[in-house]
Amino acid sequence: MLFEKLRSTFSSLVSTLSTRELSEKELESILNNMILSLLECDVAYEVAEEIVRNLKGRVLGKKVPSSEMKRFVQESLKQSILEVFNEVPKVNIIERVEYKRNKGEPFVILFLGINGTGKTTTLAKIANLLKKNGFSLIAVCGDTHRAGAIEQLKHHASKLGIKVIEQKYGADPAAVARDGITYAKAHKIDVVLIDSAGRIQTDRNLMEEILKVVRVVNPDFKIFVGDSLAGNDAVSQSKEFLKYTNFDGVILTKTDADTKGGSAISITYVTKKPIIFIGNGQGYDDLEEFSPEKLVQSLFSLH
Ligand SMILES: Nc1nc2c(ncn2[C@@H]2O[C@H](COP(=O)(O)OP(=O)(O)O)[C@@H](O)[C@H]2O)c(=O)[nH]1
Ligand SMILES: [Mg+2]
Repeated sequence: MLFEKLRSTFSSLVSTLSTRELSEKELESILNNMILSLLECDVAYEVAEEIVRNLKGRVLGKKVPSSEMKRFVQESLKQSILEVFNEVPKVNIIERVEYKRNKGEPFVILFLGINGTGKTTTLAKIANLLKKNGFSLIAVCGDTHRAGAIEQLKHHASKLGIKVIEQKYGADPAAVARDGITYAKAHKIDVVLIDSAGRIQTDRNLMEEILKVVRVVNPDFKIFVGDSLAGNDAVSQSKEFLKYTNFDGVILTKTDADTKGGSAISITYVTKKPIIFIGNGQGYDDLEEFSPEKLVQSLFSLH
């Protein structure tokens, strides 16, 4: 079941904390165990510590009638988690695109991340969404490395009825991206979606390559595409990509298969960038606006 692990961690914590009045020492030990359980759910260490510290501050020394205790602990925990998301500004991508269209300029979105996280699929999902909102678009094949990448993007684009700007394999992605923007300006296209090759965050050459794309085209919005199943590794990826590219937002994919549920909290905490959408399937419509409230709600809903 979705987020089963994190959900059962929270549920057992709420029961333990609400059975009787606890001394500070007892509370301390329960909360320390809580950190371990959170780690198992892909919540990064620094984040788990922060949530637990926040929770402790909320429950310690509070005189709450025992009948109210369970609800109180649950609410405190919810608030501790929501606080992670509240520190981050919300972004409405449709409004941003509209703003740029009103100025007569194309809105340029660059998709980044490591291999196989869902960048190309997510680009297609965003194309689908923007098209439904009445925007004209083109896609740029900035993955000139992986065999089949150009064909894959063209396959999606032809299904969605979108033009693709491409060069040959081995071409400089920054040059292809520049072609895309020139085309969009000449043809009054509203949005340019730039796909990019997957790159391991520790590969300096490839990180320099994406930095070059960023410098050359100066995208309006850079999206880090992270795989929720990658757990804590997605957290280190996001940190490293942020350092290089200072991306603007995150899309977390494959949440339909995520049983742990901690990635969204961790990535938000370490990057302080908003998760704009989550991917929850392989179809073009399997893209959902991310809502912290909804996430927290689902983490505390009954089985
Ligand atoms: N279940 C599921 N699969 C996804 C999702 N997003 C992408 N995928 C799949 O992940 C695989 C890799 O996607 P792709 O877009 O090629 O990744 P890229 O290498 O980052 O461009 C494909 O099989 C996609 O269908 C998602 O939200 N849910
Ligand atoms: Mg790809």
